[in-house]
Amino acid sequence: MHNMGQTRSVRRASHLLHTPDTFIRTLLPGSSKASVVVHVSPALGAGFTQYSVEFESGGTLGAASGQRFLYVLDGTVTLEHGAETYTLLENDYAYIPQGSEHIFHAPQAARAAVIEQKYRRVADRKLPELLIGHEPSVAAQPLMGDSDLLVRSLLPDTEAFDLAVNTMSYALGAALSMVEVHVMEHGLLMLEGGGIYRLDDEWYPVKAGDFIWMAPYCPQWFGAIGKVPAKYLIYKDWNRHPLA
Ligand code: UGY
Ligand code: MN
Repeated sequence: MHNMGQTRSVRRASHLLHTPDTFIRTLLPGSSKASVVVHVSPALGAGFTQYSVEFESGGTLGAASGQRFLYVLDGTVTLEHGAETYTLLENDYAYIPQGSEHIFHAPQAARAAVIEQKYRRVADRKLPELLIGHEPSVAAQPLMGDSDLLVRSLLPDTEAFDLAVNTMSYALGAALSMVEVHVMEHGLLMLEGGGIYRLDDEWYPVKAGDFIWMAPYCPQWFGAIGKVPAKYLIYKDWNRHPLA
């Protein structure tokens, strides 16, 4: 059934709203039985890439191009890294440093969000190491003192890491307290609920399953609407000098 050319997806110079009705699946080299929806990449002017991967039973995800962060959305994914095998369940995540050989397998159908970014090293500083985590176990911090808006920082906020990946949970009716305008880019995947996202000079209804890219300095604001709380996974480049 066609939809008469209508969609909520929008592409602007400062942002992209990518809704599931417009997703096109592709394959990545070295992967098998794994369909990928590339939401954003340098092709759009971004400094990172983010994609969703849908594994079939027995699927694998091949090599990364840069450091990699993988968050399990549904099912079970195993990570082989050196001599170790890690089993990742829903809401588990893994950070793999750039150049660190590894492979992801899915014993059954599974879905994951993946972020890759070239690492910007700071001379003489410690390099980041493999990290495995479970999102619900990460301590939640109220954003600017608002206990209705909780942030979980999934990666350590240290100079070794040049990216941040957080979840943000909005209670019913909660909203960002200000319109943000900042140098960092964002890749955002709506995990639960929905609301209104202001991007640049436009206001968009968004819901679970949608992806948003915000370019540097894209004015941004979100207010949760609906009967269930809203939650998103959000990436930003972080901890580096703007000229680095
Ligand atoms: O971390 C952030 O910049 C976050 N508060 N931005 C956002 O939610 N759009
Ligand atoms: Mn922001």
